[in-house]
Amino acid sequence: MRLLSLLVAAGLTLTSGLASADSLSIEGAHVRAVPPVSTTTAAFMQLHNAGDADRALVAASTPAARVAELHNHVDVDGVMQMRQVKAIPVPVGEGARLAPGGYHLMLIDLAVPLHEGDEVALSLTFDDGQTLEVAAPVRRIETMGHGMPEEKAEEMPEGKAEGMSHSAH
Ligand SMILES: [Cu+2]
Repeated sequence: MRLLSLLVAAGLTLTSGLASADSLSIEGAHVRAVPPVSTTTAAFMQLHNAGDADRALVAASTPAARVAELHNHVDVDGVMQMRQVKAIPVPVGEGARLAPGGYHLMLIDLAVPLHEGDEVALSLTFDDGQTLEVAAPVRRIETMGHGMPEEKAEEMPEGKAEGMSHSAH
C-alpha cells in the first residue's frame, strides 16, 4: 500500500491541521471518519484571510481520493441538499468556515479505508494560483453542526499504528 505510506509521510512533514502561505492560512483541518464500506467522506476546516484581497478556494486534491470536490449545503424548499460549487469565497478578515451542514470538501472514491487517527494530505488551490498543503487528521464526527470532538483524535496514536500495520500487508 504505497499510497497509505504516502499519507503517513505527508503527516510527518506537515504541521497537523495547520498550514499557511502569505496571507491565507488553514486551521483545524480534519476529515470525517467513515465506515470501511463508504467510498466518500468530507473534509472540514477554517480558512483565514489576513491579506488585503478577497480570495476564493477554487480546487482541491488529495492522494487519498480520486476526486476532491468543493461542496455546499443549500436549503431547497426546506430540504438541505448538497451541491457542488465552483468556488468557496474567502473574504478578507472573514475567511471561510468549512463545517458539517455548510461548505465542505467532498472526497470521492477513497483510495484506502481511512481510520481514525490517520492523516490525509490535502492540497488546496486558490484563485490567485497559490496552493496550500495541509495534513488533516481523520476524526469521528458525532453530530451535525457543533460538538466536534476536537481533542479526542489527538490522544489516539493507535489509529496511526494500525494504519502502518496495514501497509505492511
Ligand atoms: Cu458533499
